[in-house]
Order: sequence, then C-alpha cells, then structure tokens
Amino acid sequence: VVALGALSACGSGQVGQTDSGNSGTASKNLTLVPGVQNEPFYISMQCGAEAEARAAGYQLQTQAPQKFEATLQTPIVTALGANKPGGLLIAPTDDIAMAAPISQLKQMGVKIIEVDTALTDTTIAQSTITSNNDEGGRLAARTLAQLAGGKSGSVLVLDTKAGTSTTGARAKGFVEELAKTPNLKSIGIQFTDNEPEQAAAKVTAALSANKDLIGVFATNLNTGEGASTGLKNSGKTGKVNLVGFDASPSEVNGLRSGDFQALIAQDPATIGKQGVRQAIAAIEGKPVTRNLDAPLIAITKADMDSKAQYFYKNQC
Ligand code: T6T
Repeated sequence: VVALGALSACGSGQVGQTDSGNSGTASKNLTLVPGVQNEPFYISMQCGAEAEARAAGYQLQTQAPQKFEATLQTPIVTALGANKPGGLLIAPTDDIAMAAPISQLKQMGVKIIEVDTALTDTTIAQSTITSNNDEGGRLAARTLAQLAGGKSGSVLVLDTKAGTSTTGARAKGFVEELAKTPNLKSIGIQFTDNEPEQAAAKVTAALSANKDLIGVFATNLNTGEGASTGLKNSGKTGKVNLVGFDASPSEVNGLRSGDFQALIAQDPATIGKQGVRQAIAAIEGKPVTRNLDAPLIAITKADMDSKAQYFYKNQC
C-alpha cells in the first residue's frame, strides 16, 4: 500500500466528452472511461488526469456512459478498438461483466489501468488506483460510533449495485467495524441500484420498521443524496446520523446545513493523476506499480472549513 501525495491542480479543460492536451502520436493518446457522466467524483478525477496528461505531453480524451451500467459502458470500450488509444483508464461499472470488453482492448495492445473500481480478475489491468474502500467503510463506522456518543440503536447501510467493487468493500468494512461497537446494531446492507429515489425509499421503510434507527451509512454520492431526502421526508434530519461517502458540492452543502453529520471524502484528482502516470509508464516500458491506494478523510461540520481542499469539483 502506497500513500499518494496531495491533490493536483486542475487545468482549464471542459468536462464531459472532451479532448485535451497536445496533439500527439497514436501511442500518446489516452482515453478515460469513468463510471458515469456529469458526476463530481469522476469530473474531479478527469481534472486530475487532464492536468497530468497535459504536463506529460499526452492527449487525454474522456468518454463516459450516461448511467453507471455495464450495458452502457461496454459499447464505449468496444468502439475504442477502432482507434486504439495507447492506454485506457477505466472505472469498470461491473466487476465481472466489463472483463470481456476490456480484455479485448488489452489483446489489441492497449495498456489497461483501473481507476476507482476494479475487475474481480486481477490479471487484466496493469495497475489499479483506488481508495482503500474497506478502510473507508471502517472509518465511516468509527465516525458514526463517535456521533452516536454511546447511545444505542440500529443502523442501515445503503450500497449501490452488486458488482461494484468500491461500494461493496465500503459496506462490508463498515459492518465489520460496527460490530466492535456493541450499542450499534447493523440491520443489514440494502442495494439501491445507485438511484437516489430507491435510497430515499429504503430509508423511509427502515424508519417505519426500526423505531430505534440511529444511523445510516450511504456508500456513495447518489445513495447519500437519496438517504438525505428520505430522512427529510420523515422529519428525521439531524435525529438520525447520516454518514455519507464522497464530497460533492451538494453533499458538502448538506453537511453545512445539517442534512449529513459526516462525509468520507476520497481524492479523485489524485486517482486520475496517478492513473495517467501509470498508463504512461506502461506505454513507455517503464516500471508500473500494480496497486496504489489514494487517501481518504472523514469530514464533519466542525472541521469542514479546514478541509475544503477535499471537496469535489463540478468543473476543472
Ligand atoms: O463513490 C464514487 C466512486 O468511488 C464509486 O465507485 C461510485 O460512486 C461514486 O462515483 C460516487 O457517486
């Protein structure tokens, strides 16, 4: 496990489906395929990747699916075969289903770097750069235990979809760590399909079934936003502790206003930057690091003003 450095500065590129940097030879072209379009976590990752590519004289193009879904990400990856980039930086939307299209590109000589999520088959990518998601879940459990301050109650965990390596590891780490706090009892992990509406509905149902609900852990941005709506609709904002993951502009506003009690922030710009570095190393035949962990940090309302550098961006 290698700790990474501070956030890289973002360039002035656009976000979405973009080209950035200098024009170069075919092998100097990189493509970033995030998990989903227009989402602050992946936008911040793109900003870090673009700045690093530009500095190294490489060109980085970004193509993202409209939803976090393997059926939408697969055709994007497959189409890259027509105009092979030197390296692919990808956040696989499914740890099994994305193996075949990614392997196909690899067989054509494209260097494969996983950023954020990963495939179950660890032989496909040359490098994986991600947060330590198990530890992120554990950090969320310890943060919730502190917020509960010795009170007893039950706790709901909201995951996204089965097959998402990151959120799955967060949920599992959280439940294991929570078991060390006897007054807090997990009522289980529920899937939301990464839809805020489903997350809101699961929170409302959990509140009806568990009068002692004391906390909710939402494993990413959409589940957090949905959970916050669910608590609001039931008049439970601030009464049930909501610990979210990520630090999007709307989550940060929610922390300030009291909709969230804590956020576990990742460092997506550093993930993007390191993804580019590893891709370039692979293309240029230099040593590549197989696994890199990016830093995580817990943020509460009390300390948020001193941690503004961890907030995600909506544009570079
Ligand atoms: O939490 C991030 C990312 O790490 C995860 O893999 C999917 O959800 C996010 O993009 C946030 O919505």
